[in-house]
Amino acid sequence: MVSFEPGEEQRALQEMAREFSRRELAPHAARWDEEHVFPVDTLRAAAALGMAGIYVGEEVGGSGLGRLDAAIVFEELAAGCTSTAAYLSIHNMVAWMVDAFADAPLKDRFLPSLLSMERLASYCLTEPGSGSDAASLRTRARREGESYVLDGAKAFISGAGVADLYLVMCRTGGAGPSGISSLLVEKDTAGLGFGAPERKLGWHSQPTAMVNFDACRVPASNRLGAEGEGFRIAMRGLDGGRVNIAACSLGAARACLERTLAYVKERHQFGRALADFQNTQFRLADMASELEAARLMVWRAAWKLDQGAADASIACAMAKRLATDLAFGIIDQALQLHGGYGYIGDYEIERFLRDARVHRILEGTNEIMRLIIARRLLAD
Ligand code: FAD
Ligand code: 2MC
Repeated sequence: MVSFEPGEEQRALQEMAREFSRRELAPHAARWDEEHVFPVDTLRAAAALGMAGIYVGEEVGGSGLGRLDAAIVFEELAAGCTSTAAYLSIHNMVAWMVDAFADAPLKDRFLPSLLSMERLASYCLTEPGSGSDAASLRTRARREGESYVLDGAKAFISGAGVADLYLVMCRTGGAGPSGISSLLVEKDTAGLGFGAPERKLGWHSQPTAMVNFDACRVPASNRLGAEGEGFRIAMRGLDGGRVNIAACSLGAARACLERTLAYVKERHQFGRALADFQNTQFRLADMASELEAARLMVWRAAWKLDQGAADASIACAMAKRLATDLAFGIIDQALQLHGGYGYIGDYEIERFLRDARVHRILEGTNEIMRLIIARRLLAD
């Protein structure tokens, strides 16, 4: 049997996240965007409600929920502040990777502070010379006794400079994916440095910067999994990350649709409410239908991850591609229906548009999602 409705517990979770979003995110999102505030205290308040390790096991202090639960939470949070919700989704991805792939001592060292967000996390895969072709990364980790010595640079790292723990994909072996390992690097490690904050179109409530490694010595015990497993670990994390970022797009699109429904009833032109024009009605109908279609895809991918389905990665790529593209289109339609006011900051649609635009690029561009899907289609 397939249920298309959240269960009772999921509804309670949704209500909790919606309330948090309404009270703690939405009222501040415009200022955080304008003043480039990274709201660390608010993130810690979210963590106190279990939203920093949503699908981390209960036995290690996580919330012990599933990916579908996470998708429900991120949609709600993103309807308040898409950029802040998106950073939290990255932090959740790293917390899960530590839970899933670290050994017991490493989990004991880092998980409690990740789950309270006393420590914030960053995920470091992209480099200046390797974005979509992630397996060609060149950051080198040379083994010296009980340490690795890291040299190289990571580009576009969310949270960089503020985050306390960096999950770094680096080369410990030969070329290609099998030469990659993943290491946890603490912020105060000698040889770790950061570039200036990037100036961006959106995502202003979180910093993005280069992370540089200059003879940065890290204990070998900070490795997740075995040497050479880093690329697979990175991809496993991203499967869930892609669902989360797609859910953030749903939240942004829903917030814009809701604002538009109210606006077209209030705004009059030619002696009629905008809502009375059939063009408006048809657009609204398409926006609502596309939002539902996108949500179904996101929930299905999340469910497949929870089930450990063999085709879960493909479902995640499909959901990420479809939901982030459709959501951006919905937000653009919302902006159009607001006329000139949609372009003005006070109405907030333009912020959602700027924040959601990058979801079509990061955590794997939508072209790379198509590549993942097409490879599977052609291999079958
Ligand atoms: P490129 O790989 O150079 O791609 C350029 C264009 O070519 C794209 O349109 C791409 O789709 C297309 N293209 C490339 N290869 C192919 C192909 N085989 N077939 C068809 N088209 C192709 N990375 C992290 O590791 N951690 C982070 O926290 C993080 N945060 C980010 C935050 C922001 C705000 C941004 C902008 C980026 C962030 N990224 C992060 C990096 C992001 O994941 C990359 O930008 C993305 O994966 C694309 O890589 P690239 O920018 O090098 O583009
Ligand atoms: N789960 C588990 N294993 C996976 C996997 C997945 N989802 N995807 C790939 N692998 C394994 C794969 O099975 C293979 O293993 P083996 O060699 O044992 O057969 C290995 O990884 C290499 O995979 P490919 O042969 O597919 O590698 P290739 O280099 O051809 O392509 C590609 C991989 C393009 C899918 C990958 O490089 C990719 O996802 N690129 C996009 C990069 C990206 O998403 N960056 C996001 C950065 S994070 C971010 O933006 C944030 C905001 C946090």
